[in-house]
Amino acid sequence: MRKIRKLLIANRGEIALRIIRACRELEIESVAIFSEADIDGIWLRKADECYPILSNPIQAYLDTEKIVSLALKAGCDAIHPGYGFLSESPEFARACEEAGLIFVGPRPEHIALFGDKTASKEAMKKVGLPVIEGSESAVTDKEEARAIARKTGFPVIIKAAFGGGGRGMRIVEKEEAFDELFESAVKEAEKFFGRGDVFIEKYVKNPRHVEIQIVADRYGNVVHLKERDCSIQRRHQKVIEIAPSPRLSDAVRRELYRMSAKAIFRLGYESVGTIEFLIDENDAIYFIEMNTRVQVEHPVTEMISGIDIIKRMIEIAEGDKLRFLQEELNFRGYAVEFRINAEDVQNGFFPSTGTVERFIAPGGPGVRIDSSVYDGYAISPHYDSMVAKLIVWDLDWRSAVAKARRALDEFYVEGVKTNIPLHRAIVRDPDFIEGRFDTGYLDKKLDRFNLQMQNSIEEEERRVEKIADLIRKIKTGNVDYRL
Ligand code: MV4
Repeated sequence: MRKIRKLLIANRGEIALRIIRACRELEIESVAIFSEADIDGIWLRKADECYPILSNPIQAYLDTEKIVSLALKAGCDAIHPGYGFLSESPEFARACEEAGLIFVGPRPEHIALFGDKTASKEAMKKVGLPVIEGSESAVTDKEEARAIARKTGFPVIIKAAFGGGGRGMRIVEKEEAFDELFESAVKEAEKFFGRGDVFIEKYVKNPRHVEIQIVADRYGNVVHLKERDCSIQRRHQKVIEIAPSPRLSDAVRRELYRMSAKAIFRLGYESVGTIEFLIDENDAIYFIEMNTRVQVEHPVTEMISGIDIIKRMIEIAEGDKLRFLQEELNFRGYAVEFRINAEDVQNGFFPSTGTVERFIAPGGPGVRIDSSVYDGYAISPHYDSMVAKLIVWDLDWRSAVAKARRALDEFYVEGVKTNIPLHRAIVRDPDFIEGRFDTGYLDKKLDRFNLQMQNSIEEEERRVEKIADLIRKIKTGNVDYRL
C-alpha cells in the first residue's frame, strides 16, 4: 500500500508532465494546477484532475495558501514542487507539513540552510567540503567588505547571500573598483531577493561547473549518481548539460563522489539534491552551493544511471528505503541535454513568442524529448523560453556527439525562432568535440558560431522549399518522370 495516493503538482510545463508520468507508473493519482495563461497546457490534459488558479500567470504557481487548500480539497496527500517557483521555499515546505501534506523534497530546515549561501558554505566546510576563501558570513557594511576583499586578494567576486542565478554578482578586478560594484551588487540583491546581504569570495578564473547528483533516504543511505558538467551556459542560463563530464580526471572524479556522499550523510539530508562545484584550471575543487530540488538537467543522469530520479524522490518522501546501494548501480555511456529555447540567438537571444505551427521532434534509439509543446501551441510571454529538452545517449562521448548532430539536424520547429541552430554549431565545434570547454566557452565562441548558424538556417530553408516545390509540381501534374 502506498502512503501517497494522490499528489498535486505545483508547477507547469515539461516538469509538470514529467512528474505526472512518474505518478502514473507509481499508480499515484495526479492533480494538476494551471494559470489563466496555461489553459492550453498539455499537463492538465494528462493529469487525472486539474484545477485553475486564477490570480496572474506567475502568481498562480506561487500562491502557497491557494495551492495547499486546493490540495486538501482535492483529497491529495502530497505536493511535488518541481523546479523554480516554490521548490526552494522553506515556508512552502513547512506549510505543506502543517496542513498534513507530504512535501516531496528535503526537510524545511535543509531548504533554509542551503538557501543561505554563507551558512551553507560554513555547514559544508564543517562536513569536509573545500570552500573558496573570503567572508565567513554575509556583509552589509562597505568598509568591512572592502577590508575582507583586500585580505582575500583581488580579483574577488561579490555574491548575493540569499540569491542565485548570477543576480547581484559582481567581479572586482582591483580595489579602486570595489565601492561602486559593491553598491550595485547590494542594490540588485535587494531588488531581486528582498535582502541586500552579500558576501565576498576569491574569484576563480575560467572554472568548469561540475555538479554531483545525490539521492538520500531518511535512514542515512546516501548514493551519488555521478556528475554533470554544466559549464556551457550563457548569462548563468545553462544551455547544454553532460553526464558524466567528458574531461575530468579520475582522481578529481573519485574525490568529488567521496566528499559529496560523506557530506550529505553527515548532514542527515533526505531527498534528491545537487552539490555544485567549481573546478579550476589546476583541478582544484571548490564547493559553491547546493540545490535542494530536482533540476532541469536531471534527465542526463537518468540516462547514464537507469535511475528514475522523480520516482525515487517520491518514494523517499513516502518514507521508503533506497532500493539500491552504491555498488549495485551500473553507469553506462554519455548523455547530453540540449535546452531548446524559443529565442532569436542572432538578436541578443531575445525571446521569440508566437504559435509553434509544426513541432517535429527527433526520435530513434538513445533520443529522449522532455517537452510540453505540440503543433499549434502558443508560446506565452509570461514564462521562460524553454520549449523542449533534447537528451541523447550513447555508449561513448564521440558517439553521443554524433547522435546529437543527427538528432539536432532532425529537429524541426516552425512558427517561432529557436536556438537549435546554435546547438548545431556547437556539436560541430572541435573544442566541444574534444571536451575542451569551461564556463567562458559560449561567450568566447558566439561570434564564430553566428555565421554557421546563418548557413544552417538558410540550408534548412532551401531544403524545405525544394520539397514544397516538388509537391507543387506533383499536384499540378508537372513532374518530369524521365529524371
Ligand atoms: C564563482 C565564479 C568564480 N569564482 N565564484 C555563477 C553562478 C553562481 N552559482 C556561482 N557562479 C560563479 N561563482 C568564484 N569564487 C564563477 C562563477 C560563474 C559560473 C559558475 C557556474 C557556471 C557558470 C558560471 C559563469 C560565470 C561565472
